[in-house]
Amino acid sequence: MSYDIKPWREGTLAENLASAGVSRRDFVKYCAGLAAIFAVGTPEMAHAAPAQKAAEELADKLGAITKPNVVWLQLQECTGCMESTLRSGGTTVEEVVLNLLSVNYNELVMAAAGEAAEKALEETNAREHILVVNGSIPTKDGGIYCTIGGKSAEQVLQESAKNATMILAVGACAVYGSVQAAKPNPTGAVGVDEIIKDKQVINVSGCPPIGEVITASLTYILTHGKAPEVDSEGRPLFAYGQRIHDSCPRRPHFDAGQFVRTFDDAGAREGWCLYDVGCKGPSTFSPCPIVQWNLKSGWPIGAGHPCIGCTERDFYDRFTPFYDKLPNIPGFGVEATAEKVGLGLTGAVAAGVAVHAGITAARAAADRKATKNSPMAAFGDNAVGGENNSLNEDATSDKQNSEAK
Ligand code: FSX
Repeated sequence: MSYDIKPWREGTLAENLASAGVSRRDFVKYCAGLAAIFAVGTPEMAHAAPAQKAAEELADKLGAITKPNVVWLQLQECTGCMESTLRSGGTTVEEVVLNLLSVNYNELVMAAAGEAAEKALEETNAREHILVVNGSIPTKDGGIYCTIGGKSAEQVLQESAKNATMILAVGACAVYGSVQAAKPNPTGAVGVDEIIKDKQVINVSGCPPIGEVITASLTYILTHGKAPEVDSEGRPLFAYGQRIHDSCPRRPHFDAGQFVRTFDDAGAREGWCLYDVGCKGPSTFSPCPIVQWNLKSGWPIGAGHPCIGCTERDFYDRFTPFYDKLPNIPGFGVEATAEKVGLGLTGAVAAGVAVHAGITAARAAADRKATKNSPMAAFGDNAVGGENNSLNEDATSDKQNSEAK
């Protein structure tokens, strides 16, 4: 089915979709896919079919939005995150939605260049807007390692953050500095929240993050007008609330002590656990096994490669050599339960190992919640109360909650 996509006219997203020829039924189907991602954060719903009610509710909320202003910066990065975003979903309805929501400023996809592009950025910066950032910020030597239009990346970021109502750091680089920040970090690369301290930064980590997780995070803030519940690393809990190990299809082999020892052995052919050849799944929070990649056609562990832990802080420094087994934690050997291994290695909860060693993954995810936002069935929310529409108040309460853990 082909649609008549035109630039956003007056009115709501639903009205613009209708004039492009997208039926309500197709839009609800698209929203069902998003609702399934939000359900990932609720382990008991992770494998359940998305409820029609949740999809309808999300379609109502998303359909009601009017065109947002979006600035999408690309700083020190490889463009993998934008590739991932543009290739998320891949359905024709999603294409229409992404086209309609086209950003005011993004170097990769905007038609304008040079002074016209800078003007578009200035004009959007002057209004309230959503700011999405890919890439790290170099802080050494006056920031000369990444400049745009004669300004340092830090200056560009500060200017765009000033009137931003929401800030999303997308990709390990924007979240933690990532590979560029790996020792010896020659450019002094840092993540967005090292620069922007007075507003909450929602961290969508991964190198790159799954495209559907990026669009789902944007959808959440568009429909709620505020940040989703986040963990102590600032990552949305609906996507990063559980470890890869919790839903890994190779998990029964881990529990049975069946490990791949070399990539060409009989265990590898049988699809056994990749822990012994370096898999970082037990210490990595990401929905990869559930959402997967490339229209759910595969994912690294599914293809026989160990997880490299790219959603975690300083993954390059902490997890290389990638093919080395995760270090044994005192008291936890290979035979330890998945919860013990994961909890022992995860910075956010490492201090709580003694207390939490026996708890379930679902409980661990709940413990990592930093805020309680308004409930919405499509996002797997229960009635939790605590409506709070202030970005800065949310950020403060996140920080306090994180520090209290
Ligand atoms: Fe970094 Fe993204 Fe890895 Fe690349 O924008 S998270 S290097 S996939 O592109 O920033």
